[in-house]
Amino acid sequence: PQTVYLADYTPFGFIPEKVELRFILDPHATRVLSRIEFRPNPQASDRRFFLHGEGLKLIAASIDGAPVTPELTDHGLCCEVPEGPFVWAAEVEIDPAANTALEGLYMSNGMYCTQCEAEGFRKITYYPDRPDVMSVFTVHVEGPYPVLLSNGNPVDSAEGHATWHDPWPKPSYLFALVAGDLVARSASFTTMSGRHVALNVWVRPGDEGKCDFALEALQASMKWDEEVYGREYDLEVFNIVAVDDFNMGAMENKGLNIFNASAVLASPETSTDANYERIEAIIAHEYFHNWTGNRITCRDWFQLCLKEGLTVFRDQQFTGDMRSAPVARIENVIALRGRQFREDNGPLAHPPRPESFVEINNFYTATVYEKGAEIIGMLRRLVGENGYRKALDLYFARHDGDAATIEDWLKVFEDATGRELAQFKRWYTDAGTPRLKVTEEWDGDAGRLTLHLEQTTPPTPGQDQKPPRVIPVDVGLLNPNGDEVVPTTTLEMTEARQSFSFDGLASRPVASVLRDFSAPVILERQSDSAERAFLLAHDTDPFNRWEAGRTLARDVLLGLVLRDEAPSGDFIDALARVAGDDGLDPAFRALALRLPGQDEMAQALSDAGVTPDPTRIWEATEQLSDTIAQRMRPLWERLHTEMEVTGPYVPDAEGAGRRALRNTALMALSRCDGGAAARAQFAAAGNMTEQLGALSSLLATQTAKGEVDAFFEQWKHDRLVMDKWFGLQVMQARPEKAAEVAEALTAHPLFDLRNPNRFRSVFGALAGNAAGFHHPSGKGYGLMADWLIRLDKLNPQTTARMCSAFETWRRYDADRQQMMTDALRRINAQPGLSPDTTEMTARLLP
Ligand code: DPP
Ligand code: ZN
Repeated sequence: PQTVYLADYTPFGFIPEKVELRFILDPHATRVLSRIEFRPNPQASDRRFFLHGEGLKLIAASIDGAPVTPELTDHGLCCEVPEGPFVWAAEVEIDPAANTALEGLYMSNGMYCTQCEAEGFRKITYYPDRPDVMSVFTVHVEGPYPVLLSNGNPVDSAEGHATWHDPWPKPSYLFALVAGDLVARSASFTTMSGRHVALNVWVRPGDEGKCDFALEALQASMKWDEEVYGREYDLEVFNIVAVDDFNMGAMENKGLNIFNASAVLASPETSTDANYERIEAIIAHEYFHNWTGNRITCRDWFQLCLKEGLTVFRDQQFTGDMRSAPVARIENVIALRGRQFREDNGPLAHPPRPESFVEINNFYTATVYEKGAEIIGMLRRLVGENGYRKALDLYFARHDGDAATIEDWLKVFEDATGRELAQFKRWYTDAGTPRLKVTEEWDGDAGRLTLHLEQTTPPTPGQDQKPPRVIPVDVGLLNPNGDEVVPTTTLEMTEARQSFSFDGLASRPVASVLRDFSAPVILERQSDSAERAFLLAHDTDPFNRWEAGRTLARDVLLGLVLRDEAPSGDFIDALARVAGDDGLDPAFRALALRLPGQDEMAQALSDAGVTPDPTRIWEATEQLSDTIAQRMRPLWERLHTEMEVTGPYVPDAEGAGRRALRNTALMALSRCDGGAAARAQFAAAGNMTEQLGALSSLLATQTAKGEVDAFFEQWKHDRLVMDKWFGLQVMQARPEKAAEVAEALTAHPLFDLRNPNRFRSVFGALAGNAAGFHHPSGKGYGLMADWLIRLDKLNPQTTARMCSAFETWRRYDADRQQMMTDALRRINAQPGLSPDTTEMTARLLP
């Protein structure tokens, strides 16, 4: 495998003016004929004509009609070409039915589909498969299938044949083709300039009833992008296709988005509120890519966060507008800390814009996506809402049709706002999560509060020195009676150490620091539990209000783990007050009741210089959950009754919040009543949120009787529900049983190694069951390694990504370190291991 460097970028020597493709579909022998009009690229000096191609059988090639015999390698071909413009034509044969990697053209349950990002197009035909090479595509699809789709607008179609034309120049990674026996649910959208767009969601027959929510989410996204960003859709049709076998969530191919079925199909009976929220966000995300990703794409894959960070930021804004902004923010921060902070703290840490890679698929990470979005949030905070809007308008005006870079992106902000961003750029080029230490100084005579801030970022692989970054720190001050004396102000930290004062204060206020999580940093601040309880009760910033409760809970758990210290009555009281406050959004209350995750606790211990013991963390979490459950039982009973939503299921934020709080209450109640309430809820459940909530409570408290089997019998025909059934059993298994449960499920007739969703349902859940995965027997590690080795032979991309289960090995004791690195070495030593997994295991190992 070869390492690619950002510094080595050079443009391709030729420009494809027009691309014409003809597909003659056959499961094992699809023919792809290409005809490409090239001309020399005046911006380029290298005139070597190299086309990427992998796993292709070349049937014929010609230049200007004359047959040629190119020089073939494993990665592509080279050919002598004329000095001026010329026409390249080639015919290749590929085998979609044998493609289990799910990259390029493959088959899923009898249908053909494609995944070309990042470098899958080279598995379809010979082409300069790089994002800065853009062209206009016409595609003819032939085959005995009722539905034949590609990008752009339909030009003509007859039985067994269809032609599509995409007028917008695009890179090959946005190419898509779908064929098969599909049915559509359709709707339409009228754009701001009055153009009609046909919207279709294509699914397998039988799934038609699960498309409406996706269609509504698509319409809402189209409208929102017009209103908030002034972006209009630019084709006559927008197609979405649901596919069962898919490595990622979804893909933004121009005019033909291809989705993992789990990110489109929804019905109240089969989908939870969380599923609905995720579907809405992913539909929006892929739609928003039409401008941030497609119309303006990336010059090279090092710039991936240019499109992903911005598009995640946009979908998060959208979710905040559609649902509750504070709740969405809290959920995003939980996810960021759980995945990105963890990544940034381990051997896989990398800058949002990396400088080198072996396999770009390994960089579709939380750092590129979620931290990439946080960086944009900081930029917006620094330049203000108007500055942000001006900069974005300039970005779209200046770069439409371009393959752009992070430098281009920052330049529009500099030009639109007059702000200098050289130091800010470090967020893109430097890895690692800054630690922000805050201390307070109160001068009563002067009525002045001074905040002393200090930032440090620990070294990450390949980056020892971390110069200070620009950190926007949002601060507000509260009076002891809870009134806000100083509303939220953004302090701009640019140095390693800096102090900021607030004057004219009558009495010592309570500072609320890093409001709305204004920067992706770890806040280190000494404060006592009385102050935290005060902020939990009074902070006017909802994020920090939640954060105060979270920090309290973390301290209580740490006290339990380290000193076997019983939780204080104050903590339980504070929690009870929030949980029982009917003036607060139920969704917020449910979040405030969620204890910090066990992996988060392991990291907190490790940060404090203590080697975490996952078993002990699990015991402490159980103990605290039991205490909270028992001491507040009447409250759980009340909430479980009062939060019930009657009438037809509506997947809106309000109902979802009530159901979330109700399920939280049920989980606690199940710790007291032997599962009686959960069994009743399971039996009476009118939707999947209630049914799964009940099953989850029963499994977690080991009070399930026949419900696991009953659920299976009820839903065994539904793949997506079965994924939940597989996952939940592993997630809720006791630590000593988790590996055993997972292993037994791999022997289940419905376990399918070829289906990424099913594989993840078992092994993603095993990795997420911290005490189970890290059980001292080492069975979790061994089982994970065995199955990653098997999966690598079929699907390198998903295998490589799931190696991150091992990324925290440095945190643990010598025995666990040994077992985890042994597992990684065993994977790494497999003959014929994919470059993807080779790179990941090598980066993970010392
Ligand atoms: N570009 C895709 C997405 O993030 C990756 N599958 O939407
Ligand atoms: Zn994306």
